[in-house]
Amino acid sequence: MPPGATVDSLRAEVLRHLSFTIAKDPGHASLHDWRMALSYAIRDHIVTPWYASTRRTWDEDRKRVYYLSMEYLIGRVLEDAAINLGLRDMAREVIEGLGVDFNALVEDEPDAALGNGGLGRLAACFMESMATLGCPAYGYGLRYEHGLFRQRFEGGRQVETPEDWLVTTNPWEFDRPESAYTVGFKGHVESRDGRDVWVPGETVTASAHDTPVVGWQGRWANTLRLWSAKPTTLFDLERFNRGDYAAATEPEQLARTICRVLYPDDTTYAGKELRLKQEFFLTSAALQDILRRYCYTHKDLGRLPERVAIQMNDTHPAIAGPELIRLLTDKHGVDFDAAMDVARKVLGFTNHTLLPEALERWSTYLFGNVLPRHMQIIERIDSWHRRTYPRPHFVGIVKHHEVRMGELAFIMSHKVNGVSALHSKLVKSSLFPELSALHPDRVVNQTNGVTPRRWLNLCNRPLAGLITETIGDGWQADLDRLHELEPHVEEAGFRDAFAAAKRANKVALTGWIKDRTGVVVSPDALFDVQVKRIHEYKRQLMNVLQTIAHWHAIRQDPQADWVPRVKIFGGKSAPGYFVAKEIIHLINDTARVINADPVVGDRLKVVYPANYNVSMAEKLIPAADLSEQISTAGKEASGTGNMKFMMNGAPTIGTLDGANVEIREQVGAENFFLFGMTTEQVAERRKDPDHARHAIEASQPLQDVLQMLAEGRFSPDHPDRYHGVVDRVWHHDYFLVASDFAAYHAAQAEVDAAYRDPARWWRMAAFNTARSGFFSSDRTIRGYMQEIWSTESAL
Ligand code: 26Q
Repeated sequence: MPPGATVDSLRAEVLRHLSFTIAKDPGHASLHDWRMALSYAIRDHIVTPWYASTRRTWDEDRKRVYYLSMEYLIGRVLEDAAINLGLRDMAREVIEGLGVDFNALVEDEPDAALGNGGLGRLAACFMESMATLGCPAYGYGLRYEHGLFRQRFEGGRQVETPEDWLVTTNPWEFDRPESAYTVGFKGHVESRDGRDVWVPGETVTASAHDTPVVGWQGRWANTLRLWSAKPTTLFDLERFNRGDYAAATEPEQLARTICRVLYPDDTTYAGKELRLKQEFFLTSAALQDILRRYCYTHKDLGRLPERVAIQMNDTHPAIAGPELIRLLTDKHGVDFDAAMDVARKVLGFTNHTLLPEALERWSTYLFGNVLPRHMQIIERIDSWHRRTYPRPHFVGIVKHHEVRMGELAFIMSHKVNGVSALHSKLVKSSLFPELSALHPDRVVNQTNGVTPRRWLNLCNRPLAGLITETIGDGWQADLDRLHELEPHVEEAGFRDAFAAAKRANKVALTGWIKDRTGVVVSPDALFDVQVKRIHEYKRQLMNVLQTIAHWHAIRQDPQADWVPRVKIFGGKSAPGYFVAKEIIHLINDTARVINADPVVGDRLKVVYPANYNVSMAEKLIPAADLSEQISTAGKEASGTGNMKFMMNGAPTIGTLDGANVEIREQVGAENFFLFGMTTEQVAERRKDPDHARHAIEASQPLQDVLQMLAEGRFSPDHPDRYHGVVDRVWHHDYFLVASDFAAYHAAQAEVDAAYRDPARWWRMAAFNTARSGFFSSDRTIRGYMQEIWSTESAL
């Protein structure tokens, strides 16, 4: 808590901001006005540690970490900032005392949804952990006018509408128009005095907006610097006077499009010019800013690696390699070999995917057109690398008229990391086998983590309270201390309290589900949750097929002793991903039929609230009994939702994929519902051209489900609606839904058996929380600091 902060002083600050910043009197203030007043009052308390941290970093000439990411999936800021400052309970008291509903005020804040899913949320967790650990750092990103689209369902189909988070004032950002850089595109390269110089054909100005990120207990704060694009020249008067009115506004149009919208696709890469411009815009502005800050106190750019570490969040900012070479050589006169040496010591690259369709490759034609100087530099890097490390079948950066961003990022970095143990092994052996052989120490692992401040302490107050009661305070910044819960797991009293905390969250969620979807669910049922982007490899289809099989089984024998279940789905599909959209439609159609079936009643309900986002995750995860992590082995790089469920005491039903492997190691095999093929078995299975048919023929429940789908049981108005789905399971089942179905169905029966025995269940649930310490992003960031960035905490 900030020194001297009291309920009275905070109330006075809120009222002062209401009068003098918002210019409203308490009698006429709206919920929005109160939210703004409280946000400014809380913000004032961040400024002091923020300023002190920045000052210290300069005074002590600390090495800084620069995190470059196209995505930051932050969610709401107010309550998170307040709880980290120790002001949340006081804020609630002040606000309620003023006659305003605190929960409604918190929910009035729009989510900052500047990301698609896991990669963007990881960047947000990392920013919070770097602040908590006192690691001097800047996050660089884009200030999208529209974040990830809003999702609605119309007749069960996904409909996208634009997201609008900046329509109301964002109280957390500070405009820094004095920090502005010119970013060029297109044009040509000229030779002047034997040196190549880029003459861009278009330019825009990058202008900074800073958001402070405050760590636990306000001991340190870092900056998230988001760039917006402004026209370099407001208006081309000469063209206008010639009557070329449209062309006269071209600079303005370009600037307006660059930061207009986040690309909503996270799995297939389309090769669009605007996306390349966005990536370069972020990267160039960030690097110019970094070099300017460095040169303010240092002369020798050769010593840049002593003071600067730059991390690339996937290949999206991989143009950082060539851009850094360009700035060092063309602008600062460093020679190429020296520039290569500096760049490779400074840069690190995190890979987040093995899916071939997600790997960025740009046609050399498009690339050379948008970034002609960078195309030259890339050719030079490529031949430098081929010369330095000669190999007959070497896979380089430029091949078949494409620039491969993965290879570029690999070659330009001193460390390349995967995001779970299994994934890192596969990055080495299957994604970059030749490069890894040439550079055997380059690929390392840094298993992902999540911040326990948001994902346990903030979103699950009942459980956080129980933990503090049991082991005392301080676990929030030292999550390994959760192991101290283990002896208590054997006490019936503790398990009852654990179950009571879960039940409180479930009761709250029940009301919310009723409001959002109209479906009435019982808090006595087992809440079975799968929330994540909709993708074939994540196999939501397998979940819905198993749901149908379960429904069918209940109908066969309604009086049997069924464990009541609520199947909860959440997630968005990329707008152009037809197969994923069909799965969404199927979940909704299935929910409609099952929820209206009087034979099953409370034994089974299916809910799919629209527009899953960070705020919805904060409600669903604390109320979950079971965590669905059922991707085809070898496809999910890590997963981070899996870690959030574990922390909140929900056992996993899952495959040996991504970080599930490490979750199972930590929690113990007896506290994890494992099923399905391993990565090796998946590869083996695919060799049988009839794998799906064989699996379907061996499983009566699966046959029945596919039969019902084919007959139109869930789409009576359009009986052939799911013929495509059925056909794909039979004939094009690349993700092996059919082959893993029976094992998944059996594992679900195991879950029921465990849930029927409360002592067994709550023991499992509590062990999940008690053994989740490893998955704190503090542990992850310490790993990056030691093994990649060579930085130390300033605290
Ligand atoms: C690329 C080019 C053009 C347009 C969009 C993209 C793009 C955008 C987002 C490509 C990929 C993404 C996001 C990927 C992602 O979220 N990956 C997830 O990263 C998590 C954090 O490491 C992992 O836990 C997940 O397993 C992984 O799927």
